[in-house]
Amino acid sequence: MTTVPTEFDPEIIAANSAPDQQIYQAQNSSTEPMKSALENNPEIYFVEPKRGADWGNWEYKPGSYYDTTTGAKHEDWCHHDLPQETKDLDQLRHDFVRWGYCKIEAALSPAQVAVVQERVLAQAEGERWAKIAQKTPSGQNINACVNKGECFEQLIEQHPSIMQGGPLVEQLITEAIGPGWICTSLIGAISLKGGVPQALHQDQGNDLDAINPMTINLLIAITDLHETNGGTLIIPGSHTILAEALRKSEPVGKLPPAINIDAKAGTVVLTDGRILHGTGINHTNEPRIVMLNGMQKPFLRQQENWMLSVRPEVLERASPKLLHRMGFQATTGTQTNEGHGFGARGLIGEEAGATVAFRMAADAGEYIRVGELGPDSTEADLCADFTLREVVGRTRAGGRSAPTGITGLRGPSGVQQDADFTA
Ligand SMILES: O=C(O)CCC(=O)C(=O)O
Ligand SMILES: [Fe+2]
Repeated sequence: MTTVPTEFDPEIIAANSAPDQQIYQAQNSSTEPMKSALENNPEIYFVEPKRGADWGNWEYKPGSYYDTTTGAKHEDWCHHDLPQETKDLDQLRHDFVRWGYCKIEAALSPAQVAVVQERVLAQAEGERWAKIAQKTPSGQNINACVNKGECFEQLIEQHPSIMQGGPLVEQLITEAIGPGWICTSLIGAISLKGGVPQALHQDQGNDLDAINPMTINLLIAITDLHETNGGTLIIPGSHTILAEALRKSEPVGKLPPAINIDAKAGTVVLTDGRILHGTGINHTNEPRIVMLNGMQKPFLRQQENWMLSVRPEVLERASPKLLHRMGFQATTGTQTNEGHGFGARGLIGEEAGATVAFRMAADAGEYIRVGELGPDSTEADLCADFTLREVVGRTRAGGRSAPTGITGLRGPSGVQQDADFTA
């Protein structure tokens, strides 16, 4: 009888793997740059989301990161040459590199804005009627927009039929993250009165010390953005401040204050994935709409497309560990399925991020995806047996609600979104 060498015994391996014995331990366990950014800037903190009857009932702390205004009105920023809306390519290049964002003026014409705005608002209402609205601490998100209207299909292509400035936008993205880039998601982010400000976060979750961004995000203004309706909070220049601190292995020190991005509807704000930002506070009664349209370098993917290629019988018998290893456990920034997985941590067997049920439903020919909905949808359309409803229902029945907010951990995205639906 052969015996397994003792070196392979898990207990002996553990006994020989104290933190100081491990390779790259400092790098793999680091929660920088957010750890020191939060420690040294206490005005940046996580505002607890409020739900139900408590909606809107949160403590506004003067002097906090969200207690701010636009760059032009901010005493610390008004004398700096912060990005202005422009169509000038060289100016946009300069703004993006210097400040970590640039504002492409009138990238959508007023008529194009109207098409997207109407669709987002109708969809939001339809999803509320269908009781599958995806609430966020700031308002409501429309996930997997590609399934919810042709204008969104075109938006993902920066097609001139919906984005007149598409060719210029594509040029800038290609310069920022190199050719071959792919889209990571298209989400409609609606900020509503009463919502809390989103925690400042970096959308990029990897290689944060790199000279150049690995991901970018297009924030497409579908309503005007300003300091009173939740214009995105942003710390100009923070993309390089944080990256340089990491490169020098130094803590992030005192950061400049955040401002609210102001932009006319139709502006595309191109943001470096490393910049600190988050949804602002909407003090108005009108919904504030920003389409979040992220792009990433194409190599940040699995080699084999297990989502499609694994045989159903292999999936049936797959252990939680195998499912996780193949990518069937979503996190906020990775592999969410119609929005399911926001707030999940990517743990083995974690219900809040488990996506295999969608694939199994598809194999059975029973996957009902949420499509175009609106106030004019039929009762049958609103009450359809959406697979999403069933999967989220099961997660909630398990009593596990997804965590939200900043942890100081390197997460792929800071989107805070409840895993459950409005009742
Ligand atoms: O809603 C916004 O203004 C920004 C949202 C955002 O940054 C995010 O969800 O990652
Ligand atoms: Fe973000």
